[in-house]
Order: sequence, then C-alpha cells, then structure tokens
Amino acid sequence: MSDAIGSDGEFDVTRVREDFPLLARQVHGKSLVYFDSANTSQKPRAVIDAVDRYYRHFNANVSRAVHTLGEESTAAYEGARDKLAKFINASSRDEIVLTSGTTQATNLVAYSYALPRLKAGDEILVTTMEHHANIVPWQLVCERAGAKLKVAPITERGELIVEKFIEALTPSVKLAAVTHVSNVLGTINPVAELARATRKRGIPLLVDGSQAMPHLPVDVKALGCDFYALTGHKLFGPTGTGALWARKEWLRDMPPFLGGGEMIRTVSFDGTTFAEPPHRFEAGTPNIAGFVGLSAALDYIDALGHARFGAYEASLLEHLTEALRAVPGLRIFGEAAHKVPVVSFLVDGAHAHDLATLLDHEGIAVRSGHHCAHPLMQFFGVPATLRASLAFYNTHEEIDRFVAALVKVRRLLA
Ligand code: 7TS
Repeated sequence: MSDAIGSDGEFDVTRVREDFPLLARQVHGKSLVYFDSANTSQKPRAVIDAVDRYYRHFNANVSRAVHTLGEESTAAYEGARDKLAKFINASSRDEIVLTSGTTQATNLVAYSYALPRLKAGDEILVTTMEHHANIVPWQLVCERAGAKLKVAPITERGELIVEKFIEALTPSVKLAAVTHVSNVLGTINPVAELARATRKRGIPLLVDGSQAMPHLPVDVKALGCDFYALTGHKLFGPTGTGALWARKEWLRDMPPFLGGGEMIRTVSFDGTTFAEPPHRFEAGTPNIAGFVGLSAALDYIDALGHARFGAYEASLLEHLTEALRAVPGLRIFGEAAHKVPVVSFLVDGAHAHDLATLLDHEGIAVRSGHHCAHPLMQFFGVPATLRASLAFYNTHEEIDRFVAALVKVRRLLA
C-alpha cells in the first residue's frame, strides 16, 4: 500500500486513489468517475498483487495435499478465516463459514437452519428494504414448509419503523432477516436495537452486511445478532468471496447444505459422517485465490482505518446530497438520518437507463435499475432509480463533475 495516510494522520484521498489502478482509466475519452461501488468496489493494488502472487508462487488445492504448496495454500486460505474473524470480532474462527458471497450465506441459513425447523403457519420477518438475496431464499423455504414471509414496513424517508418491526416479532416468527445497510437507500438500520428485541423473544436475527462492511466497522458481538452475511467483492476484495458468521450453537446443529469433498469425516455407501463446522459447510474446492485477495483487502482497510475514512465518506455524502437537491425536478429516494454515501434518485421526464447511458458517455459509471430490490421499488411506486454509490476513493471534484454532467445530459433528453 502506498502511504495513504498523510504525515498528520489525515485521510489523503489523492494517495488512496494511487492504490487503485483502475481509477486511472479513461472511458469514452474521459477520466472515469466510478460511482457504482455498491454494485462492486474497485480493488487496491495490494489485492491484485496478492492474487497474482498466489497463482505465481503457491497455487495448490487446500486441505488435501501434504506437499509444501498444499500446506502454504491451506495456510493462506485458513488465514483469511482468521482475519475475517478478527475483523468482525467473532468469538472464534470456527464461527466463520467461507462462502461465495452473501447470496450463498443467506441460502445456507435458509436451507440448513430455517428449513429443518419451519412448520406450517410459521413466519420469517424481513423488511421492505431488502435485497432479493435476503428475500427469495426465505420465500423458497417458506413455500416448502407452508410458512410465510412477514414484512416490517419503512417510512417514506426510507427508515425502518422500529416499533412496527418489534410488534411483528410474534411467537410465529422463527427468524428475522434485516439488512444492515440498504443498497438502494443507503439507510443504516439500528441493528443492535433490533437484536435486543429479537433476543428478548428468542428469535434469531440474520443481518445482511453486504453494504455495511465497506463503510462501517462491524463488531458482531456488539451488534448482538445471530448470523451476519457478507460479500467480499463490495469490500475491495475479489468476486466470488464472502462469509457467513454464525453463533457456534446454531452452526453446531445445522445439517450440511451442499455435499461433496472437504465437508465429510467418513464416507461409505452405508452412510456418511460430516466434518465439524465451519468445514461442514464448505463442500468442494473454494475460491482460494479470492480469499487470499480478501485477506489483503482486510489488511488494506485496517491500515486506512474506518474512523478516518468514515469522516471523509460523511463529507462526500453531504456534498452529493446537497448538490443533487439543488437540481430542479430531481427526487431523492432515502433521506434517513443515518446513511452511507449511497444516493438513489430520479429526474422528472427522464428514464433512469437513458440517463445512465448518457452519463457513461461522460465517463461516469452509475447504476440504473431496480437494484435487486423489487419490493422497495414497488413501495416507492417506481420501476427503477439511478444510484450513485461512493467509496472512500471518490472525491468532491468527481461529485461536481457528476452533477454538472447530469444537468447537461438531462437537457439532451428534454
Ligand atoms: N445484499 C445486499 C444488501 C446487496 O446489496 C447485495 C448485492 C447482495 C445482498 C448480494 O450480494 P452477492 O455478492 O451475493 O451478489 N447488491 C448489489 C447492488 O446493490 N448492485 O449490484 C449488486
């Protein structure tokens, strides 16, 4: 990593940007403004180099070979588990199941924790602002069990109505699943408060941490939840990496989800016995190089320091929100009191996709669409929004360029 922290300990975005080679790219002859980090983040050189080094120097499969490369590779893969456990303050490395991302983590809990326990008439509680990865797996298992989804509502400002969430925690609810941060609205949900309510009633709480991890320090013990799902590629690590953190007492009782190599103790045609968690849930060859990269990403974030970049991100959010509010006919979706730098909006008389396409010609990458949150779009009565999602490597100048370009391309559509 270049010295991204100035000599005075201040966050220095110019130096940080030097760590992200892709940010120097030109798109359509213009320097890139990458405002799509909620979709996937860019990767620092430390991550790219770690993956490259892995394939050049110690590529081998994990947990099988006794040769040197196999041992080194296993140590690197298992090292990622140690780092993640420390990063989110898990009680033990055995509480970390390495997955391909949040989607695999929520599906694991759906099929291995929820399905065996669900009965007809039971309910799973979610909120209006969930990503499909925290809706569809629950729907699938509810359908099989004759259970159903229950939805805790949000306000027009895009905040969860906490009292309604707590009211909804009736005895028929067997699991609650809530996003820590909304990928569309940027809203930060009061997870610790929700966890206190679920624990009091003996209902496990799963938190989808996909969008929180890139912005907030996460301490699963302090949050008090039961499951925490995360994805590595939004966290400056490689695609195809992620994890499920779960309390040991839940993991211990969960049956395997996928069967295959690596997850067994003994196999015969008369029957199979399974490995202890977390390996019980890691069938087949994992994304070893990806987890080597994710380890490097965690080191990178640790070195930058959440406190330092958090304050900088707050200044970006304030600037972006004010600049967008000044654009006539622009409607922002999500004005929660606590947010990360993610802003969804629409402009009167212009389709989201048309604007995103024209912005791309200005070198500006934003996402348009439903953001895998159909029910949230239905709540707001719109088919799609534009979304600018920023990270600590973005700048105030980029915000000015983005808003000026938005005003310009909107005129083209008028
Ligand atoms: N949960 C949330 C809150 C998300 O934002 C996403 C991806 C997922 C789960 C799924 O993560 P995966 O890595 O398993 O695919 N969100 C987005 C997005 O906002 N734009 O593109 C993907």
